[in-house]
Amino acid sequence: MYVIVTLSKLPQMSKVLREVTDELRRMFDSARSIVVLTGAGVSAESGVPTFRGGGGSEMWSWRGRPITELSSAELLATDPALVWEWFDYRRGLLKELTPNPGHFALAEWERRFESFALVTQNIDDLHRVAGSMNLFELHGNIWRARCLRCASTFEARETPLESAPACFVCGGASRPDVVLFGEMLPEGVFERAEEAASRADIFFVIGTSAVVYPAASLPILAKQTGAKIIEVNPEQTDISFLADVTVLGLAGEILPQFISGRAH
Ligand code: BV8
Ligand code: ZN
Repeated sequence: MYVIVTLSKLPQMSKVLREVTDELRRMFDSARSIVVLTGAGVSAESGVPTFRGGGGSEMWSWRGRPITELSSAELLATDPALVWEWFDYRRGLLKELTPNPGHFALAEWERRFESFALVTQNIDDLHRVAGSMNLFELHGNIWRARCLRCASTFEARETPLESAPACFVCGGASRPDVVLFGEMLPEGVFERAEEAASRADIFFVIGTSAVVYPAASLPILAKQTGAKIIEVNPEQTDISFLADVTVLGLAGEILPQFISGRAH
């Protein structure tokens, strides 16, 4: 039995760089529409722990339980107080942390392109603090709560929490306004992110192991609709085979290199 593999079916060999070359900067400068997907890696230099180490192994565990159990719809159904404790523990880690040069570079990119969208899997709010405006939070935001009775969402920044924040509208019990494993993404956010990805000239994949779906399907869609895929990560990931260019490095060091005094 012969397997016929036509050249076009072979994954395009991605160019692996260690810094932003003039050629790559020219590609960046000539783009009209840029979409960026970020993951936990873009916040690593701010001190936010990532979820998975090399090869996707689970890094996070708390009280001996893995994140996929702690951040799950099942645990919310059986022990909502523990889910709040788990998220409030992370809020405690996050509250002093600030954006790093990678976050600020992305906010600057947005100011320089006629069409720019930042799609993040992160719930740490650091992109917004750094000034990013056209931001799609696929997995919610750790500083927001959502009422279990009337579904109102509201800011809840106090940490440590004595108890779950009460809804400011109806006084009902609340949950973190975060997408847990096994839950649908917020209505419309993913569809708008897909729409932006399908129009991108360049789709950046920055600081994500690309193992969580449906977020990880966005670069695949972007590639299918003609975007150049540029990955920025200190290591190869599940999506590297798709990348036209992989820049092996830290977001805080690589992203500022793209800005070369490009006219506003
Ligand atoms: C859904 C909020 C539909 C909570 C998160 C089996 C196969 C495939 C899929 C599934 C499956 N079983 C279940 C699923 C679906 C599941 C999923 O994808 N699971 C994975 C684990 C296999 N997805 C879902 O459940 C989603 N919903 O599918 O709904 C549905 C629903 C109901 C019924 C039918 C269908 C919901 C997913 C959202 C879950 N919530 N976060 C919380 O934070 O606790 S996901 C969580 O993982 C975070 O948001 C995180 O962002 C995300 C992805 O991780 P990464 O961001 O990539 O982080 P990671 O640590 O993995 O990687 C960091 C990378 O950075 C590394 O590559 C590292 O090298 C790099 N790095 C490190 N330092 C730097 C750096 N890069 C640059 N610079 C640096 N300095
Ligand atoms: Zn309410």
